[in-house]
Amino acid sequence: MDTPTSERPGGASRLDHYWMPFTDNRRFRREPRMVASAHDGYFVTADGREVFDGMSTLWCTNAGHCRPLIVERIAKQAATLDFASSFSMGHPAAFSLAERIAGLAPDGFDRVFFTNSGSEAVDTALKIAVAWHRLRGEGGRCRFVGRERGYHGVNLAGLSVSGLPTNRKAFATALLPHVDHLRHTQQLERSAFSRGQPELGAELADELENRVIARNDGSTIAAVIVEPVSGAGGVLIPPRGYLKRLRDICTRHGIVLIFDEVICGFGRLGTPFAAQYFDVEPDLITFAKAVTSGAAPLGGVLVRREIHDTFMQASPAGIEFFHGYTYSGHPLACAAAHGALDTYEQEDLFGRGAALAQAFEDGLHALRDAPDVIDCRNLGLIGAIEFASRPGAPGARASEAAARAWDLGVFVRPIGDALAFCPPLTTSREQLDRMFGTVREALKPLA
Ligand code: PXG
Repeated sequence: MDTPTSERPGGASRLDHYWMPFTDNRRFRREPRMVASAHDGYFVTADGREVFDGMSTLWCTNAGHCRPLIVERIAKQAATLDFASSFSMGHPAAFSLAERIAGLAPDGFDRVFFTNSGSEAVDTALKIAVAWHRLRGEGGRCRFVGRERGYHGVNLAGLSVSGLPTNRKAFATALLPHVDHLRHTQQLERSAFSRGQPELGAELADELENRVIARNDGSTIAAVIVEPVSGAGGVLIPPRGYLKRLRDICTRHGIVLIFDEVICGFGRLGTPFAAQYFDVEPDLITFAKAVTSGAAPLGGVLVRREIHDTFMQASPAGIEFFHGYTYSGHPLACAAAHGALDTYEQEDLFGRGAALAQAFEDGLHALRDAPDVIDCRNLGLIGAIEFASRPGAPGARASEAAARAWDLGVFVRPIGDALAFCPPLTTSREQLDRMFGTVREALKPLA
């Protein structure tokens, strides 16, 4: 097997050329972690070990890896029509996929704009909101509202509404003006070890009206964007009633509400979208990741019919929305998504995920007596445990635990002092028990 090593005879380093994203590159070159292949719920490392993918890789592979229907669809599409752009021409897989995704979405969300990633989906949604207001004669709506600890990708608009200081810091001078952030919803002192949604905290949503709108006037705000369950910020579960309150406030002030469902979409909570799980309807829904079960890059925005119709009716003749990506609706990505949706459907994976949620909750909360654990939180098949920070070394406990879990055969993701879990919807009870058992083992040597 062609296993790259950090050093080659002659001194040339084969790991030097690839500048890896969101990675400690210098450390990786010293201690490379190479994955050679994957199947179902497992990675196979370059040295032949199977590692259970307890994070669906990066919140993506809801159907597991290398699933046959997805592989077949991609191969067939590649041999039939590898690429056709969606700029003033089309190909059937994009139209049929849009129809299928609309069929899974809440009623009324029946228009789909495709992108290649979640970051692009977020920027697209923000642009749809601004352009829509302008078409309706409300071009003064220039503000966006995000939330602390929110993650909405890395492009400049999405980053501006994101609330992760480490991601923003280096680019603070280049971010959009006119952006406000709501407080995040984690309240460890009131809600630690909540099973499912915390009972307390719906009133945190009122800050949108009492502070942000009071200060700027609702008529200046184009959109509010939140993750229904925030993922990369450490898995924060919304308090009961919180999202509904946000919805009501946005409605009162004519503000577009965007649910960023890049992680929640496609079954993570047991329903196709979180909007259905929480029974709260936003105006736009962004998706990516699990739409293809991670097998090809694809994202998009689900748009309410009325919003889309305004573009068709109120725009002058010609292109209605000056926006799109060369690879929007790429045939191979659409084929991968069809294969993923076939797999979800044929194996009833959203239902299986929902059925596994209680065992996931029980397994996760059983870790509460492990050393230094100060919270366990979960919803559907997403969850996290959080450690007290080691004095002087925030984040160290989670990253050490994750490294040890990897060595013991389970991939989970450290996020600050939290350890995140997001297993594939195909996970069996036995695999779930093994995942938590291995993590328990990994927590033992923590200082
Ligand atoms: N929105 C949400 C809610 C996301 O989780 C994006 C947008 C951006 O998607 P792309 O496809 O552009 O990466 C994401 C991505 C982490 C981590 O540390 C999470 C993501 C990306 C990278 C790291 O958990 N989520």
